[in-house]
Parts: sequence; C-alpha cells; structure tokens
Amino acid sequence: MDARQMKIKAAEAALAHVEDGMRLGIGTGSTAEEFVRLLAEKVEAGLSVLGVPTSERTARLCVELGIPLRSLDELPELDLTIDGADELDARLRLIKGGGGALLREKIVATASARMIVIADESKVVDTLGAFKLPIEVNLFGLTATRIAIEKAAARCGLSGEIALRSTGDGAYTTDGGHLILDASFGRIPDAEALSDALYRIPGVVEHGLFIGIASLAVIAGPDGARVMT
Ligand code: ABF
Repeated sequence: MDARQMKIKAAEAALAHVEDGMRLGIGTGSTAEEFVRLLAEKVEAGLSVLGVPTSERTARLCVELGIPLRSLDELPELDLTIDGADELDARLRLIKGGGGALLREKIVATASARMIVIADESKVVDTLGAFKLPIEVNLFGLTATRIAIEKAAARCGLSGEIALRSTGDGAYTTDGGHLILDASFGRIPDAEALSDALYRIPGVVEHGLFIGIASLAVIAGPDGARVMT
C-alpha cells in the first residue's frame, strides 16, 4: 500500500463516523483532501452535511466537488471535525500547522464536539517534536516575539532554530494574514508546559500543539487502518 492508499484508508475509516445532518469541520492537507473526495461521493449519493472548511484551499476543493459549505459564524457549534496532523503521540497530542492552517484548524476543531485525526503511521511518534513546531505570530514586533519565544522555550528546557516560514516570493502569510515561525526544538517532553508558555506571549497568535482536542485518531498502515483513542 503506497502513501496515498494509506491516506485513503484513513479517510474511509473516518467517513464511517459522519452521520446524515452533521455539521462538519473539514481539515487541510493531503489526507484531509482524500477525505473531502470521499465525502463528496457520499454527498452526491444523498448524504446531507454542512461543511466548515479550515482553509481557503479546502474551501475551494469542497466547492469544486459540491460539498455545501457554511462559515463558522453561520455554524458556531459543529458536531465533528476531520483533519490531518503532522505528528501525534499516544495521548493524541498533535503537532499541526505544516500546511499553514493551524489557526483556523484549531478554532474549527475546538468548536466541534469531536475531532478525528486521520493520518498514516509515519505521523505517530513516541514524543512530539521531530517535526518543527509551527508558531503563528503577528507581523508587528516579529523580532521581539521571536526573542520572547526563545526565552519561553528555554524556560521549558528547549532550544533550537526558530525560522520564519518563507515561500519563493518571501515570507509565508497565513489565511489570517499572520506569519509562521517554525521552531526546531527537537523532542518536546512537556508539551503542556510549552503550550502554556507560548500562549503567554502577546505576539503569538496560535501554535501547532493541539492538546486535549483530538478524541480519536484513525491511523493507516500497510496492514490497514487502526484506531487510537
Ligand atoms: C493539516 O494537515 C496540517 O495541520 C497538517 O500539517 C497537515 C498534514 O498534512 P498531510 O495530511 O498532507 O500529511 O491539518
């Protein structure tokens, strides 16, 4: 089974949790896109759902495939969010944001009664942190914010490069108009402490540690899909 087939397997298993009439948060990334394609087939066959996308990219795909969308303002309480992740550990703590949508993803996921993560085995880790931690920051006072992040990380026993995410044309800008710093802290043994420390920094808009948000994960491997709770 190749990587795409594993993503499809995970998406298929997550789709089984989608019920008629659900208000559905729809994630961002290649695994979430496989879920969107499968969901669109169900919608075409008569499944009635209303989707709230977590990025403009996801919104465009949903519109293209005929999935009815609403804004989070129209649907402020959702039944279920299905989304990918960059890393997840045994306690369903996640690192997300590799796709740059972490702010809307966390808003949508926390507005949902449940969040199901869909991923392949390569995302499962013993300890978070091999994947650089995305930190969404305000444009104002970027250097001061970076210094504050370095100090907060040091208080958590962490250090490492904190790099401004860039595209070919310059700094990457999120759907919300913010910048992203990718922090190479390495293993993060106390994700809760780092999360709390980052939230105390005024220039930090959001970060990619999703703690206590995911209720279930569907993990696809060469032998099929398994569930982590
Ligand atoms: C999105 O899905 C991001 O937060 C995360 O980086 C990405 C994972 O993408 P993929 O499914 O393509 O590995 O939610």
